[in-house]
Amino acid sequence: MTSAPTTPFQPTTGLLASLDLLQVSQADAVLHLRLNRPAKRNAISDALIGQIHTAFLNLPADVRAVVVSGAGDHFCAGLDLSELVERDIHAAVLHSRGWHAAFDAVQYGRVPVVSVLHGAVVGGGLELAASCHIRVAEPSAYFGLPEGQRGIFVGGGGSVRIPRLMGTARMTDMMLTGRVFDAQEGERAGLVQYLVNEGEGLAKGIALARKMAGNSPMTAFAVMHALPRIVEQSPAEGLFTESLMAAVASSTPEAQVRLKAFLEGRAGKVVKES
Ligand code: 1HE
Repeated sequence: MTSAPTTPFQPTTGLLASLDLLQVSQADAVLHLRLNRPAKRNAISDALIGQIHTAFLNLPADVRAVVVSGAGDHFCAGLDLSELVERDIHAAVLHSRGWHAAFDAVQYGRVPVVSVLHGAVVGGGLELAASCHIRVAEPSAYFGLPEGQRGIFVGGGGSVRIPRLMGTARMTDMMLTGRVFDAQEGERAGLVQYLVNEGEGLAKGIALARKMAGNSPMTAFAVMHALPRIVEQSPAEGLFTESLMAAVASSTPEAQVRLKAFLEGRAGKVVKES
């Protein structure tokens, strides 16, 4: 099967281009956002968390999926520890809330997000990856929560998101013993959905983003915003919310067009790709 031609990624212009700690490019409906602080292993400084937040609040209107990756040998070394010293308790709680706002903009934004992971995915880097909807890992990726060793605690949403991916017991182990998971262990534990060969992560992430970009925006909304809330509800409430969301989604004009296309033999069948 031949795939549709795609335009090459081009650097974005305007506000997104002014974010100096990110390298942002776009091809068709896919935006690629690369953490671009390789000399500091993409450690997340106050400036970088602010830029991630700004980027996700200002996605171009034609973007329908985002890929997040890291420049250099590592995805992200987590919190910039050089900024942690001498922060008073009030500043510290506001700092953590700032990360929550930024990563909520990733998870609960308008479009789905894939992260492409290699090298260190640690501390706040793992929290960023956990706020994405899909994680692709290369064999070099490894996952750690060195907060336990640094005398601190996760503050970027890790205690909420990471146990929901891998379970509380595994996260407890990582934090108390410093256990590091390699890419295969990360996949087995539920952190990673796709394990690919070294150097193939970005292509896989972009391919997945292109698929997601082709979905109905209402389906993307339902999966991103309704599904995680339904999971937190009681079964009775969850089933009720599901019925409402299902009715909303199936009533959109786009759903009607897609259903008609299938019934008239013009839409793809469900196939297992090799
Ligand atoms: C940093 C950071 C950082 C590197 N903050 N500067 N995160 C950590 O505890 C992870 C700390 N970093 C590491 O364990 C290693 O740097 C890596 C395994 C990620 C990479 O090792 P390597 O040998 O490739 O690089 P490097 O030589 O250790 O670091 C290169 C430079 O990046 C060096 O600076 P330079 O000026 O001496 O060149 C490092 O100091 C700097 N660097 N990581 C600041 N994290 C919202 S709460 C979240 C809480 C957390 O995320 S805690 C986990 C913090």
